[in-house]
Amino acid sequence: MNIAATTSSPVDPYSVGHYRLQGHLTVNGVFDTATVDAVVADIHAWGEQFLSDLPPERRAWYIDTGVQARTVLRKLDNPHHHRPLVRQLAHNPRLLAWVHALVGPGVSIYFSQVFFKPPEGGGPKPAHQDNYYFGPTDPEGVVTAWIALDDSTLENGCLYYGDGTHLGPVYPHFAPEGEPYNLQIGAPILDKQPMSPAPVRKGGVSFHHGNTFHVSGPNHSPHWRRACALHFVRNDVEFAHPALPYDHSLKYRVTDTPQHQVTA
Ligand SMILES: O=C(O)CCC(=O)C(=O)O
Repeated sequence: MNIAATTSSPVDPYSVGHYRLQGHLTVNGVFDTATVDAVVADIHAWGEQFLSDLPPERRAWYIDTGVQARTVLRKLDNPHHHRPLVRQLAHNPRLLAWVHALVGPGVSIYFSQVFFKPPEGGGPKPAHQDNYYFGPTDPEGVVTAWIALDDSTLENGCLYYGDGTHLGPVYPHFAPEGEPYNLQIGAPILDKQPMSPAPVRKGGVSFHHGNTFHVSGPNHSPHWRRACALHFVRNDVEFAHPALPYDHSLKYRVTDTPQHQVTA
């Protein structure tokens, strides 16, 4: 059971303790509906443009092949860089209070993603650990804020987490034939790990530690399951050994490190 699912701002020690033990935390009521609706309209406008400019060799990575009836995007990268409205989400004081409580004050976004998971077939995301993708200098300094842009439910493909997996190592991942970007944890490790669902209400945020196993199933419902994942790092953290070619110049400083914490 997701015991912290009804938590709302402001930060409380019980919820931070839940994150330390389980490696994830669900906080509902961070963003209001009007803010989320504006972001949804904006990312769809961006998505239409992106799709019309998408060269054939990049289609396999961005198009959701689970949806047969129409051509629809699976994801978009780095909305924090391309869309001012998403940057505004990152500066929300309620969101930042949680991010600071989880990784410390002074944070940047290193990478971000929109996940569309469209109705009637939006595809699954295989189980993985963000820190395998990112290869950070400090695994404890990475937290993903997964912002629900719709109610995210068991039916439409909410995230599932491996409770406590952030306390273990980052495991080797493999990529299926022809999908070099689709890195995932292999069955021998995954089969031993139960995964707990983490439904979130629209405007809520599901936080996860960079080492936490997570996965999402397909969307067979008639409803969208859109989300915007902001991958926060403490300012001193770099992606030193990334598994994919991230553009390090897009690291965006959201809050400054307090002077007393800066070390030479
Ligand atoms: O939204 C999903 O299905 C996957 C999300 C994810 O992998 C992430 O936020 O790191």
